[in-house]
Amino acid sequence: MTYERLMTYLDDCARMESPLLVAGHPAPDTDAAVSSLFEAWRLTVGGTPAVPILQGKLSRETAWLLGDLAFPTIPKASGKWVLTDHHDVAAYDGEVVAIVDHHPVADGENVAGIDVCIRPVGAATTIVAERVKQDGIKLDAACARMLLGAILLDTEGLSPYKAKAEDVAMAEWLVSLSGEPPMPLYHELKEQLLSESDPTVLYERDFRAYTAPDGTPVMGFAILKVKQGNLPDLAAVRRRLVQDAQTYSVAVAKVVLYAPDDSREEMYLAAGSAADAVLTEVLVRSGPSAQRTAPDTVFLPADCHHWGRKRYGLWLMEKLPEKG
Ligand SMILES: [Mn+2]
Repeated sequence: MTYERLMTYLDDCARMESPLLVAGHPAPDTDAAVSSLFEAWRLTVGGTPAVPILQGKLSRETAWLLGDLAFPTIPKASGKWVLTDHHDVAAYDGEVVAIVDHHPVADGENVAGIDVCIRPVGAATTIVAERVKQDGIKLDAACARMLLGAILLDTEGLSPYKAKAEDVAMAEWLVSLSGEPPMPLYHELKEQLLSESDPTVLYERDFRAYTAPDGTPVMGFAILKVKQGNLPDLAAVRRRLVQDAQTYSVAVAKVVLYAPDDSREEMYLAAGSAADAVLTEVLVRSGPSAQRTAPDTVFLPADCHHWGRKRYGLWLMEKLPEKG
């Protein structure tokens, strides 16, 4: 796989006859975009025509990583799907035939009859890159760098909290092929990511919907990562929360403010009937220096406990009411 061949492949996509459609999730982060791109290409190289489908806009850092590459525009995206970095099977018209993901299957999700590869690694791209390696496909430096960048972003620079042994091993292999020292690449990607200031882009970039087992919406939870001093327009964020609270019992936005030394402050904003329950949970979990700075806002200075969304999901989903 070379960068030039990738360009040619992407040009050819529009002319393929009934290819498999390989899609990352609708708020495409780098892992979603790169995993779908390389899985589609890998399938095609292996004799199964497939095209990558980008749902949504390329994020700033992903666009930076991919350079001149453009995802193909496929006019009517229906047919057989392969899902990477998510497995929201019910959201697709047509048949989902395969899943490559690192998010666990939740109770009540039905993936029967689908070729499922879900493993608890730090990035879906790690699984795709392993498949490329197993297929004996050679990667040039530019392609290895794209895969490496996606793994670095999804594991927060191979952080021990996010990266598994498989991610670390794959990153080492990709570093050897790309000649790219991983930490400078990660910091440049992070710099690109934190430079975004559009509140809508920030809100939608890392949004997760939590539902009851029967699919009833319970909580919408966005994480907005920015540089300290680069606070997004909070009025716009609040408007969006109020809008989402029409769908969910509570809509939550966590704004993470990164300092140059990588320490961080956080703000939790919430709207909806269960907003108070969420903000109280955040106050209790974060330690004594957490403060309620407005009726809808909790501020966490750098010395607080900063729990991830996954933990809050586990804690909150047991107590929050469904949207009724
Ligand atoms: Mn991912």
